[in-house]
Amino acid sequence: MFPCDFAWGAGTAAYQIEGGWQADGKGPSIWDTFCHEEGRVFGEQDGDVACSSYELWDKDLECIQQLGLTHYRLSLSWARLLPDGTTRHVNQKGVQYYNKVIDDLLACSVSPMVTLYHFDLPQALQDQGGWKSPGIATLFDSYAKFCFQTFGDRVKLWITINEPYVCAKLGHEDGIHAPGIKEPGIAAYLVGHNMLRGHAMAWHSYNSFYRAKQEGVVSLAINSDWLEPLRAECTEDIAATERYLAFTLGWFACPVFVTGDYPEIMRSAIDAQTKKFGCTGSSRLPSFSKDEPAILGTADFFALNYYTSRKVKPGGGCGNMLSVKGDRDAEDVLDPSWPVCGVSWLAVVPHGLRKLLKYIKDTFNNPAVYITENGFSQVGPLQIEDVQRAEFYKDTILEVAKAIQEDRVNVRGYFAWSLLDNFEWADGFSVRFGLFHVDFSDAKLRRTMYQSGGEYAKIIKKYKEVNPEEKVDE
Ligand code: GBH
Repeated sequence: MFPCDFAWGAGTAAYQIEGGWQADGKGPSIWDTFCHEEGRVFGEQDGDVACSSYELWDKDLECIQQLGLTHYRLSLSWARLLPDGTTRHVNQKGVQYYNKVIDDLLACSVSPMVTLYHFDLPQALQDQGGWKSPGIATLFDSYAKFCFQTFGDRVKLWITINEPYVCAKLGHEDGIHAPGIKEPGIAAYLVGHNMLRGHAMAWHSYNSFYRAKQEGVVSLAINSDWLEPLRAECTEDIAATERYLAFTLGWFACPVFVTGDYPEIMRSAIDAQTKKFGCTGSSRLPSFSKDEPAILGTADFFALNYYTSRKVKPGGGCGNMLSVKGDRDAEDVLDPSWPVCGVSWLAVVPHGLRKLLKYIKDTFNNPAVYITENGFSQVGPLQIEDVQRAEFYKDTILEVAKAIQEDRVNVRGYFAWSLLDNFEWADGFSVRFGLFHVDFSDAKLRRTMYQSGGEYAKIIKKYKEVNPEEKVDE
């Protein structure tokens, strides 16, 4: 039921695991800055050390092998490679580190999937305006070209930007992620726009200068919940659900996969709100320039991060202020029948993934899909015998199988989030997504496989045996 070359993976991100925040010439990133400010992160924690994967990569590789993964998704720290964010100065120690990671993976027959940007902008670029400034797109493109040039002989699966929605909304509207900016109703649209521009430039660079020789594929990872109207027959709830989808999945997927522009209903909702508030001037949602590389068609596959599901009804704006939530005029609620375990936002709804996959097939022209993140956390007291999480992986992967077999969705791979317990952004180390437990009180940061890790290893082994990859003589 899973194709023989199906990617069985797990993922991590540089800031969440590497530590070594000042090691060997690395420049600071916005997450270094953010965590070192008071009151930003749970328990004043930070990623200065995290899982120390910069030192302990060998241990991570052992974990990867114990799981029997065919693929490993990691992200590169922009500021480790280019300390001031520009190619004027390359940190060779950073290049060496990632070269070793990539070479070691390949030596173990594990294919790397590499994310260029997972939330950690070099602070030097933030100081020049960060993602709000239009110039960031070309700087990102230069960084991307540097990475294609340096690692692309061995890396064939690229993600430019992870979850532009989260960077835009949590980082620049809510201010709960770095850089901690709270400019509701304005900054998120600007940031999302520049991320799309940067992504598109990088895709065109790959397409023009590297694809022929390197033969890889490039996409951006889009996060979305599965959404359903609260009352299935209620037209207001149905319309609110459509708006909600347009303001999350559609915001980034519609320009790239369907029209080259934002969803109609997103722009009209934003402009109607602007008018209602008596504001004039140009739209808060920027427009794509015809003089720049086109956005449409800049993804070779669909990269989906799915965690949970929601029911939707109208509402959610806060009366006297423009905001993304107000523009969206759609509020999410939990279905009481969905168990919430671990972190508060994560209702466990494996069948939501199947529905979302079908929706993506139908809406975005049947693309090849990689599920680039999916997982379920626990909060203390931690259990190594995490029975519920083991069940979760079993149930979820069954839903993926149904999506492939019954709905004919072209799913090419599944990446569990995450290989290790790690620095869970604003939640610090209090929320654990790992397939391996990490003992953060132990100087050696010992990794121990959870039962859920064992379950995932069993699943991978089973499907590899039913459907062994044919060996091709080269
Ligand atoms: C992913 O984002 C990240 O890519 C990954 O780095 C992270 O470790 C993983 O999730 C687990 O969280 O406003 O507090 O109600 C997932 C998408 C979007 C999920 C924002 C949580 C709202 C949290 N996230 N969402 S809150």
